[in-house]
Amino acid sequence: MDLEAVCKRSLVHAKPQGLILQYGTAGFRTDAQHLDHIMFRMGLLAVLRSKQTGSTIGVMVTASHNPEEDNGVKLVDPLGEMLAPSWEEHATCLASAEEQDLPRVLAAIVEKEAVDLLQTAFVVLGRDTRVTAFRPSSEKLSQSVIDGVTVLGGQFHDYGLLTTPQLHYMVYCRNSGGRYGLATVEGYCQKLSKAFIELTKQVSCSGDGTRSVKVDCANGIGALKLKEMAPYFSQGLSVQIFNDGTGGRLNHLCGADFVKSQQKPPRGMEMEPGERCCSFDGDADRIVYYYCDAAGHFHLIDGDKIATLISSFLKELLLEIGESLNIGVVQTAYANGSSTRYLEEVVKVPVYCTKTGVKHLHHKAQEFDIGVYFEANGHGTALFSEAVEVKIKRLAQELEGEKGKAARTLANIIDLFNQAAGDAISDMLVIEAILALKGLTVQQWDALYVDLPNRQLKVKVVDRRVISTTDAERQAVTPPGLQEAISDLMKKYKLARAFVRPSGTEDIVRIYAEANSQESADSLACEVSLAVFQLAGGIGERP
Ligand code: 16G
Ligand code: MG
Repeated sequence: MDLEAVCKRSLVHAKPQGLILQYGTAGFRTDAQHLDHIMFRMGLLAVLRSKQTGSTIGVMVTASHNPEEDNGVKLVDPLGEMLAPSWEEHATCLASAEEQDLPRVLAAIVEKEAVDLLQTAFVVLGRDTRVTAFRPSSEKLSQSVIDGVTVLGGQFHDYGLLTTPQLHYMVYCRNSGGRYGLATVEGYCQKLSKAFIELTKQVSCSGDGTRSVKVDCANGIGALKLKEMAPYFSQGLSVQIFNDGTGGRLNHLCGADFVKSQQKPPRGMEMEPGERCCSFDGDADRIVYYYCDAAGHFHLIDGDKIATLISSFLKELLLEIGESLNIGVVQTAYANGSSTRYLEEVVKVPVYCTKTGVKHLHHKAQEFDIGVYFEANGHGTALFSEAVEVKIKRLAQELEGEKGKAARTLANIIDLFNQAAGDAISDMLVIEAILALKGLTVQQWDALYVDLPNRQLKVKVVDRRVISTTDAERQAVTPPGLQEAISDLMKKYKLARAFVRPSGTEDIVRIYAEANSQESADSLACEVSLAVFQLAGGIGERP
């Protein structure tokens, strides 16, 4: 490790004195103009992680659903997963080190993680479409990552524009020795489209024979990549893209995060009653569906209902094949109470709750033969153990009749999921295939259960770290008295549930409440906010 060369190069990407940023739930994310040194240093860190694991590591430049002027970066581990927690800490240390401390911090990581510096390193990069007039864009920031990679002697491949889940997919493919697929955009498009066409080819369609869906791409990378892929599956599905980035700003009044949090359609979407519509977020790793009814009312179908559709379909297939595999559904505290009840009582699958953040759900889902995980905000996928995948693919060839058909359907569904990360394009194709196979309209899907009315609020406090939680964020441990106050307030309402947690991405405390009526959910959320304000040092306007 030529530390002298690293220090010299680092001066070109100098860290603003005193700037401390933390590797959060989804990497580093902030105003793009503060990120140049972070990018360079994440290039360095990716090389060390690659040397330590002897595998390809990914670096994605994106700030997902954040405003256009922000940017961000996250590292992708060998199996296409989020970076291991101990390395998140190294990322924070490295990003916070003043220039003169850089050699010491790098040497400490090498020693602590027993990095073999003689190993070769390989890093792959992807980036979203962020371009801003006077600030470093994703492209420029990617160059800074490459600078970090090469100064430590690492090799790299820059995929250029990719959705976040596509980059996760590439990393997984490269480290699976070809088992998972070809690590190219072409390979990705072909694998998913082939599975989708196989799944839908027996379904008789109305009209011109193809189904169609309207997609709001948040003016982001999803539009580009969906356009690129659409010809591959056009015989089974036609997509009409809105907010494709040619006329509006990234994530502005559109995208999955906007639609989910505002519970209204995105700007620019033309909705006819009963038509299926969906929204991706800015880097296409989240998806939510929606439609409007004949009276013009908007209906949101979020991650919980997507998980329900997917897990009940998988359960039915297993029954038909005659296999009793261990299937589990993973949610967070934000999952609507009705969805949890429906999954447990009607679908009869065990449901588990983890802390917010993809990595927690993903790891829990890996414990099952088949693990389906979704956050209510629309990030999720299904994971199949290697043994299950091999078994189902064998059964698909061996079995005949209805059992054989079900096994082949499941084998294609396995191929259609991006098992490295929640993927809006892949999830959309899975949903479209299931709806087609089951002959369900969007209204029928929505009618599986009725969401409990709910409300989310946020409160600003002096230091959000005074709030700590347990039981997958469902109970507050500190400050003293807060949980008692929340429990007392819940007793006032029917079917009530409420919790609070410090946000991992903003300097605020989040409040969630649900109850049997919107009025009750609203008052409960308001009263809990007030308790947080009073007991946790609220600042600004009283709720
Ligand atoms: C990040 C997480 C997402 C989580 C959200 C919570 C990843 C890739 N993304 O976007 O899973 O739901 O943060 O944000 O892990 P919050 O902590 O501000 O509520
Ligand atoms: Mg995202």
